[in-house]
Amino acid sequence: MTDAEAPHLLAERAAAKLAELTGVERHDVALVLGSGWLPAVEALGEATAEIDTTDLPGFSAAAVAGHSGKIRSVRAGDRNLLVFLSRTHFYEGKGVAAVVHPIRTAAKAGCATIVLTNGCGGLRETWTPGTPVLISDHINLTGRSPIEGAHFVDLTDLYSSRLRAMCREVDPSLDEGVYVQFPGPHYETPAEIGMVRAIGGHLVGMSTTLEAIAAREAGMEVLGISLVTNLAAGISGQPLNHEEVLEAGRAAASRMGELLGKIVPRI
Ligand code: 8IG
Repeated sequence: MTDAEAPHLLAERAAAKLAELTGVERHDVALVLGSGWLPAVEALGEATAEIDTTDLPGFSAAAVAGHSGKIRSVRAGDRNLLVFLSRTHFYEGKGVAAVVHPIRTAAKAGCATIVLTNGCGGLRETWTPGTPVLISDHINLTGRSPIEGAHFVDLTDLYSSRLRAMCREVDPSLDEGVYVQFPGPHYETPAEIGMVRAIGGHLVGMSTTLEAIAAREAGMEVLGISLVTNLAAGISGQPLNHEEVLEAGRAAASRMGELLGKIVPRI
C-alpha cells in the first residue's frame, strides 16, 4: 500500500463511491452479517440499494459459502443502515487492512455505531446451536492489530455496556460471553478449547476482534452479537463442519431477524 493509498484515504474513497452508487449521502448504523446471520437481513427494513462489494475501492470478492459479496443500504425508520452481507476474514491472507476496510468505510460513510455479528463455537453446553450471545469482551489471538504506528487506543468497554444493557432489555434471556478469535481457518483442537476455558473465553471464532478494534479506533460505538452454531471442539464428541454452521443459521434465521429488528431501532 503506497502513502497515497493509506487505509483511511482508501476508506474515504470507498465511502464517496458508496454514496454515489446508493444515492444515500450519509449512513447512520453499520451492520456486518456473519455466518448464519444473512437470512436476518430482511427483518431490518426495506433495501433501497444493493451493490457488489467489488464496486467499491479496496474491497475484494467474498470467499466463503454463505457469505454473499453484497452491501445493502436499508431504510429503517428515519435512519440509513449500511449492511455488509459478507466480511473479509483474517484467514484469507489478504492482510489486516483488508479485513477492517469495511469498518473504516462505514466510519467514513457517517456511521457512529456498528453491529458486528458472527457465527461461532460455544463453550457452554446450555448454548445449543442457534443461541445468540452478546459479546462482553474479547481475546484477540491473531497476534495482530489493524492499527499501525504509535496510536494507543483504549479498549476498555470496547463492546458498549450501554448497548448490551439495551439488548438485554429487549431480550432478557440473552447471555453474555468473552469472544476469542483464533486465526483459523481450521477449527480448534480440544486442547485449545481447554486453553480458551482457562483464559476466560466462552465463544470461539475467526472474526470480529480486529474489526472491533478498528471500529473503536475510528470512534464508533460497537455492539457484538455471536450466534452459537456449534459446541466448541471436544465438548460434544462430534466433529465440526461448515454445513452444520449454515444449517444452524437457517434454523435460527427468524429469531435472529426478530432480534436485530428490535435492537437496531433502539441503537
Ligand atoms: I460458525 O467452533 C464457527 N466458527 N474458531 N471455532 C472457530 N470458528 C468457528 C467455530 C468454532 N464455529
